[in-house]
Amino acid sequence: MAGQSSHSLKLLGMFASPFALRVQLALSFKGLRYEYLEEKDLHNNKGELLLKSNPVHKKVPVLIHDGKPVCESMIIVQYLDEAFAGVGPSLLPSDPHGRAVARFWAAYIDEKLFSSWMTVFRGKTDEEKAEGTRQSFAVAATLEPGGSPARWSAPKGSPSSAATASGTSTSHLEDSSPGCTPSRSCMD
Ligand SMILES: N[C@@H](CCC(=O)N[C@@H](CS)C(=O)NCC(=O)O)C(=O)O
Repeated sequence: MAGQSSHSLKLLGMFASPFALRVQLALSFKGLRYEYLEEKDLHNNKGELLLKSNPVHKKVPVLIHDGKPVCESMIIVQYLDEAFAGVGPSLLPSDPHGRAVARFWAAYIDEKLFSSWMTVFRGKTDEEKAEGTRQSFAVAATLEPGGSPARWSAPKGSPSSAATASGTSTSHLEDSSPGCTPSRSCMD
C-alpha cells in the first residue's frame, strides 16, 4: 500500500485508556492521519459504533479502516504495520526474533504492569495501594536495562522499542499521567 491518501482511518478511544494510547502512538509514529472518536461514557453508555465494531469485547480501542473494524491494541499495531507497510517507519522489527521480543514485552506489560498499576488507584486501603506501587516499580524495573537478569534484549532499530510496542514507557509511568483512574477504570 503506497500511501494513505485514499484511505479512511477512524480510532475509537477513551482519553484515559493506555490501550488506545498505544494505538495513537503507533499512528503518530507512522505519520498516519486519522479521525479520533472519543467514547464519552465507556462504562455506562457505550456508543453504537463501538458496540457494532467490537461486539465481542465492547472495548476501546477499535481502529476502523475503510469501514472495516480492527480490535485489540496490539493486533491494531501489527495491522497498521502490514496495511501501511510503505508509510512511515516500521513499528515492529523486521526479523522474526525481534518481533517475538517486542510482542513478549507488550504482553508482559499488559499482564503485569497494568494490573499492579490499577491497584495503586483502586486499592481499598493505603497498604493495598502501597503494595500496588511497590509491584508497579518492580515490574517497571524489569523493563529497565539491568533491571532483571532474565530480561530479554530490547528490540532495536525502529521506533518499535518495547515502549512503542507496549504503548507505554517508564517516562509515561513516572509523569503521573492520568492513565486509568478509579472513576475511569480500564480494568473493570
Ligand atoms: N486487550 C485490550 C484491552 C482494551 C481495554 O481494556 N479497554 C478498556 C479501556 S482501557 C475498555 O474499553 N473497557 C470497557 C469495558 O470494559 O467495558 C486491548 O489491548 O485493546
